[in-house]
Amino acid sequence: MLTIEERRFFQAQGYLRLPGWLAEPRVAELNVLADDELARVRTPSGSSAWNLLENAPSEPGKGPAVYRLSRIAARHSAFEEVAREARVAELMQEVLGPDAAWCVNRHNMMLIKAPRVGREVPWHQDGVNWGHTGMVSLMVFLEEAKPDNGCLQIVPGAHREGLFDPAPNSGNMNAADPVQGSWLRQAVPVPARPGDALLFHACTPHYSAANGSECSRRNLIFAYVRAGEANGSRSRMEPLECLAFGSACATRG
Ligand SMILES: O=C(O)CCC(=O)C(=O)O
Repeated sequence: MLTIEERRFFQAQGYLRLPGWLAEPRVAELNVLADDELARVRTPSGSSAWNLLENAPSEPGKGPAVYRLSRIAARHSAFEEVAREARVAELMQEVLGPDAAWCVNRHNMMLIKAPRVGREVPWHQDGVNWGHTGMVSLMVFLEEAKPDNGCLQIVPGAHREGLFDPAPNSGNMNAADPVQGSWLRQAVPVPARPGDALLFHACTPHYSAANGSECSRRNLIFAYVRAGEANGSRSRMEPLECLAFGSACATRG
């Protein structure tokens, strides 16, 4: 599925854009489901520890905007399908190897940067909190992401350095460190159209600015690992929970 050039690009740069990963009707269907879920979680009975809210509403008179819906795949089979359809299995087997598996309890979320209030995500490497350097993520864009609504920024090639020491008392990168600072100055924005996807390595530094614009930015994010390395996580988070591609559905919860 990937060309040799794409595979080499991913290995060298730590990320790969996959334009038009989802067709427009599928994106539209997922956005309708996302709208329903966002409306549901804003009702008193919809609140859950898996929903993270912003401090402010995106529109006057409304409740706080929703920032993150965790365990998104368990909320509708169409989201789970995005995480583990056959094309994803093939892609992950190409970049991770034949025992690539979906990791149900890392990322597995929809992130929403609501107009005017969507928060900043500081510079970090996912592998720091996950205690793992071999995982990769697939981000699938449901709305346009551009510099003024907080598109992702990444540092090409920095994943080859492995994990940097995070800033004191934080899981984020330490811009005051001269080596990390010099890498961060090489950051590039990664704008995306609805339906595009982005593959990125757990050691790839990434960041996204607050959304000061009038345009919402939504994406789904899932994480993958070699099943044989799933026990290699040295995280304080719960152990990695993996599902082989093609196995029965994830537990609904
Ligand atoms: O979607 C974003 O803006 C950033 C998400 C992210 O960095 C993460 O979940 O690790």
